[in-house]
Amino acid sequence: MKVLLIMADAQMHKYHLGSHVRSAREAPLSLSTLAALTPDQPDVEYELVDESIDPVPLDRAVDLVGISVLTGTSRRAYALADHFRARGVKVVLGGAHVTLLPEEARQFADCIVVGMAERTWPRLIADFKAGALAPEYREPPPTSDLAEGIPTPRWDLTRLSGYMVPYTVHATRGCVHSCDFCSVKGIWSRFQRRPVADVVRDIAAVPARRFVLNDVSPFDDVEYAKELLTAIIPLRKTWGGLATSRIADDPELFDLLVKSGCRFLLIGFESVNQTALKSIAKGFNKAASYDVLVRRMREARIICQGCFVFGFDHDQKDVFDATVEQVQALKIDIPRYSLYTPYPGTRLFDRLHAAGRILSYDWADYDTMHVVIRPKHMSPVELYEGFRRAYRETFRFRNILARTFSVGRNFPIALSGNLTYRLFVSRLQRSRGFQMPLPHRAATRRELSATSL
Ligand code: B12
Ligand code: SF4
Repeated sequence: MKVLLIMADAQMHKYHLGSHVRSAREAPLSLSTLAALTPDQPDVEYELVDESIDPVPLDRAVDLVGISVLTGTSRRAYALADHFRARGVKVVLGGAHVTLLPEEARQFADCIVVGMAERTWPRLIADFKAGALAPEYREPPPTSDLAEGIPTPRWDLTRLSGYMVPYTVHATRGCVHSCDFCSVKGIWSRFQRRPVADVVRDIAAVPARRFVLNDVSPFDDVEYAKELLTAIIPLRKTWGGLATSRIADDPELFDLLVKSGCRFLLIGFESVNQTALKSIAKGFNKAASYDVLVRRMREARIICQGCFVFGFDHDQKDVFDATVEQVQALKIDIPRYSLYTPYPGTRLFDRLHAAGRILSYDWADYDTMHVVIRPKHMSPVELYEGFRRAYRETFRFRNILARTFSVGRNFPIALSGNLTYRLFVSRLQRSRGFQMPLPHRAATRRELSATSL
């Protein structure tokens, strides 16, 4: 039985070396995790395609197609689903967006998988073989931690040369926080931890020195984090991941991060304004102590990718200059800016939808690079132009050097990260300015999948 698993194109930063494409990111785990879940059904043969780096083989003779869907990739995913179904191939849709909007996804699939698939996927495959594929498989909301025994992902099935870091591991799902714009609570209603021994097994199996831990917030459960980091130390690997600003609050935790080989962390600072942080339920970020965290990371030689968001209700027109100034003063190694985006299933979506402030219901615009809301203290054009200006200013050569020149041995990595963003900035500057999106209403089935393959 041949199964083609696809991740629809997310238009991410990538490098083109002739015909060879490499993502500037780590390899995602969605497909390699699914492919590892049926070890007791060896007749199932998987092909994994991440469309961000490789073309989808549209004519491949396969029995079943599975497509992983994010909100921003849903239009592309639905178009791919339409294509394979028109060929008579059964299509299963799963992933974050399907979990958030199952009724929408159902229109494009023979079967949808809602929630995590560790238990449902093996059953789905067995049902398909028996000619009894159900229209829906749903994991009930979790009531406890993740069970032991989740298999090590099938990294061997991904094109490893397609990623900056090809080996990815995960330890937790969900987050202990609930920021108003974040999809995570809608996808994983509860923070769940894997047994430390299982995570260590996966990391030990990584056939390279470097790996990425792609959990959204693994260190805010401090006791678990300490146990995990202590167990990683003897493996003598180096790694990168995501964290909240709270890692600086506990010196022992920070010390363990360093000792376990941490070299890179993406931190969601979001805003330099404490009132704005409070309004998005992220008041645990303390803008006044960002300098302490960044300094500590620099001393520990951990590269800091700092993320900031524009478009909060508290943002005035001076937010762009104020943020760029802070980013330079803090010497954030690799800054990143996003636009406030109301993902479906979030409190933000409900609030702005009720207030009539959502400008675009075209999910393809939900990549945090498009203005999809009517901001409070500026026009959509001012928001978009301010966002572009902030990127342009931050990635001027003199500003890049002012931030990164003194980072010591990390200089080449910080510089190459910044140069990647410079490429993105030149694309952003060339792009058309803000266009009032149409339709200003929920999209029709045809619009949801409107793209040419
Ligand atoms: C790696 C990653 C990426 C990668 C790959 C995306 C992908 N499909 O995984 C890239 C770099 C492309 C990416 C991009 C973005 N991402 Co991202 N990303 C992640 C991250 C950190 C890890 C994904 C992962 O490997 N998870 C581990 C696996 C095991 O979990 P999983 O993917 O959910 O898969 C399980 C189930 O969902 C299900 N499943 C998934 N797919 C399928 C398919 C089938 C057929 C079936 C049956 C089941 C199934 O089975 C799996 C096992 O249980 C997640 C956060 C996280 N930790 O999950 C965010 C996340 C998925 N990203 C998110 C966001 C917001 C973005 C960006 C907008 C960020 C940005 N500003 O650039 C862009 C989207 C760009 C666009 N055009 O849409 C959100 C999703 C929001 C949403 N509603 O879509 C998440 C949840 C993070 C968050 N804080 O909210 N991202
Ligand atoms: S801390 Fe990060 S992952 Fe957790 S809810 Fe907030 S934005 Fe989402």
